[in-house]
Amino acid sequence: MRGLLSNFKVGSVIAGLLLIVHNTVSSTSIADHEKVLPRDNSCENTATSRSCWGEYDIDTDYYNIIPDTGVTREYWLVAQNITAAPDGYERQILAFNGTVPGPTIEADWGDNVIIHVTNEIADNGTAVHWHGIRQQNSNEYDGVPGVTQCPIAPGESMTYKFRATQYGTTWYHSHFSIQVTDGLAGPIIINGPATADYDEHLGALFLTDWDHETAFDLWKNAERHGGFPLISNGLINGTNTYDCSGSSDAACLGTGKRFEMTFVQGKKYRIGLVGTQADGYMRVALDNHTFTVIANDLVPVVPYVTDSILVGGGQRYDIIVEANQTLNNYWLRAVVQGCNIIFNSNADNILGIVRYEGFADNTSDPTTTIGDIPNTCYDEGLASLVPHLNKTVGSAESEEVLDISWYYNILGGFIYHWTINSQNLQIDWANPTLVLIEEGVSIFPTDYNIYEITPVNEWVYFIIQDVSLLDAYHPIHLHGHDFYVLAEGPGSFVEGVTPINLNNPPRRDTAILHGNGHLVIAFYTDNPGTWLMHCHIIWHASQGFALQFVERESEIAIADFMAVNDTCASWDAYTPTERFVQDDSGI
Ligand SMILES: *[C@@H]1O[C@H](CO)[C@@H](O)[C@H](O)[C@H]1NC(C)=O
Ligand SMILES: *[C@@H]1O[C@H](CO)[C@@H](O)[C@H](O)[C@H]1NC(C)=O
Ligand SMILES: *[C@@H]1O[C@H](CO)[C@@H](O)[C@H](O)[C@H]1NC(C)=O
Ligand SMILES: *[C@@H]1O[C@H](CO)[C@@H](O)[C@H](O)[C@H]1NC(C)=O
Ligand SMILES: *[C@@H]1O[C@H](CO)[C@@H](O)[C@H](O)[C@H]1NC(C)=O
Ligand SMILES: *[C@@H]1O[C@H](CO)[C@@H](O)[C@H](O)[C@H]1NC(C)=O
Ligand SMILES: *[C@@H]1O[C@H](CO)[C@@H](O)[C@H](O)[C@H]1NC(C)=O
Ligand SMILES: *[C@@H]1O[C@H](CO)[C@@H](O)[C@H](O)[C@H]1NC(C)=O
Ligand SMILES: *[C@@H]1O[C@H](CO)[C@@H](O)[C@H](O)[C@H]1NC(C)=O
Ligand SMILES: [Cu+2]
Repeated sequence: MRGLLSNFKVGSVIAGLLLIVHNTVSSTSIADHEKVLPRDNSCENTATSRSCWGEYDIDTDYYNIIPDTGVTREYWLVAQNITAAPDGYERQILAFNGTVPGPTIEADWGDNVIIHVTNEIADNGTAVHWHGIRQQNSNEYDGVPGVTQCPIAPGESMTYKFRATQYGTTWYHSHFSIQVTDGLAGPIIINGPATADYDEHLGALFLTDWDHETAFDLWKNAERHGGFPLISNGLINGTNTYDCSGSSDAACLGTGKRFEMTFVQGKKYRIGLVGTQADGYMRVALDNHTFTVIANDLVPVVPYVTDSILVGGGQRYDIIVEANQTLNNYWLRAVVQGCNIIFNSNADNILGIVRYEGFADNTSDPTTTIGDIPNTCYDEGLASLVPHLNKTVGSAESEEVLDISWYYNILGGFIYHWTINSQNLQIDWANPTLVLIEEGVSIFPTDYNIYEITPVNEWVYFIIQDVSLLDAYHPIHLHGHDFYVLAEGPGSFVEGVTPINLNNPPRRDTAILHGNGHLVIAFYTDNPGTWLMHCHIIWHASQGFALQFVERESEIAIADFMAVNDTCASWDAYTPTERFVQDDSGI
């Protein structure tokens, strides 16, 4: 095994981890993609050679070449319904193994990962999505209820299996309704080479907006009807303070703590920022320090330096922070941006603390301030996000405009819906698309919002055009692929007039659609399956802002149909007695 684990400060990562070397569950499903690089010298990944990775390195085309480690990492996760006070306000939350964020899933690039998920939540199903993992030929483990599986019924378990074909920082989260917003999420770290050197990898850093009501209450009372409740707070890696002085609310305990990190002067730290927000866009900055960005989502980029970085829900950035300031305490900020009609009553007080080792006062709050940083929801500049691995986008086999809009279902109880391609998505958990495909169903229900892609190993372009007139920003997330961002900006995309970039454009799985604007993406049709594309604002997804790309339907093969079928059988057995019914899109 590689030496990287020893650089990892996270003791708990090892807990619950079983390492099976040369297990039989090897890489057979993607064997055709595997080639061994002809290299006579092997280069070790160290603090001063992060581009190295044994026989492989940062130049390896990870879309075609995956290290055959022969290692399988096995984890057990338990989804629970518990009482907790992440910011010192006690409420019902949902959590994996009792913590927010949940346990870290760690693997090396090329490893097989097996995760057993048990649903101990009393009154909800669940399903876990491994965000950003391409699931090449393992569509059935993508974890979307009603799309790739039935929900896991209370008391039941499901085992997910996938190969870590990419590397970097990502996360797993429930894709069942709005559960993720109540805490059901955790980090995934896949060790691999990097585009810049660092001394220590501090792990993932979750950026979360956090209310004192449960997401399900917010949904039923406001969001379902298109309301915009004032959100109470936000969390940095699962923690923050909340001012309970003068509050007579017994749940307001005042026990919240700031997130803290200690830096040793002179060292370079890698951190994986993960946008886990329900809807708030957060701009992250560390007073007096800059960030060197080395990856967006699971794609290494040519390093660039910035004072702050805007993280939308579902986006990830791996950054390096150089501890080159004077010994002191510094504020780490996650500032909720003033766009979309998103209100957070603690928007400027979502803070963490970085303390330099050796600074005498290591208990006080920092006194540092920050100069002007932008307050916008614009995605990071396309010109900044240059993938290290240069890929050119081929000409379009097909090109389609997907309009974004909304409507109210007034007679149906004044329910708010978003639409994409003129249709809102609403799936039936008991009849996942993948099962319909397996059963040979040729016509899908209209509200499954299916877009069929038939070209094989071709480029398809999609012009996502906001015609809602609402000036709201939407982080658009695609499952099963990295997409290429050919253009984005305000206003309408005009064919032949609006410039598009095919020469190594930004490549990632979540990009922000500009308010009243356009986002033009392309991807290569190399992964048969049914892949969701949706807004990662959790409320919008529940309001139907999603479609399914059914890619190369005739070639979709479910290697392990029994796992899918068993999960459906136990879901069917559970539903006659279920306490709550589906009241959203389902995803
Ligand atoms: C999660 O909790 C289960 C049940 O307590 C335990 O068996 C498992 O090891 C835990 N997983 C991790 C990754 O800590
Ligand atoms: C969580 O527990 C509370 C209290 O026991 C219950 O009211 C609620 O329905 C539970 N939530 C889920 C999702 O099971
Ligand atoms: C999930 O549980 C919550 C209670 O915590 C409830 O409000 C909601 O309706 C449940 N949803 C489903 C579909 O079970
Ligand atoms: C955030 O929390 C996770 C565990 O939940 C931990 O592994 C990680 O190191 C923390 N991040 C930082 C930057 O300390
Ligand atoms: C941080 O930067 C500001 C503005 O450049 C400067 O005035 C201040 O002294 C710096 N603080 C520390 C602790 O270095
Ligand atoms: C600190 O490091 C950053 C990034 O490496 C660099 O841009 C900046 O100039 C350095 N500042 C000082 C005071 O050395
Ligand atoms: C704070 O400083 C004291 C004295 O220098 C030291 O004993 C203690 O370990 C430090 N605490 C932290 C969290 O660094
Ligand atoms: C990427 O590669 C192409 C083809 O080799 C080359 O023309 C182009 O300049 C490269 N682009 C970048 C941004 O390096
Ligand atoms: C799937 O499960 C159903 C019962 O729920 C059973 O009738 C059917 O034969 C199963 N199909 C397969 C392929 O196992
Ligand atoms: Cu949205």
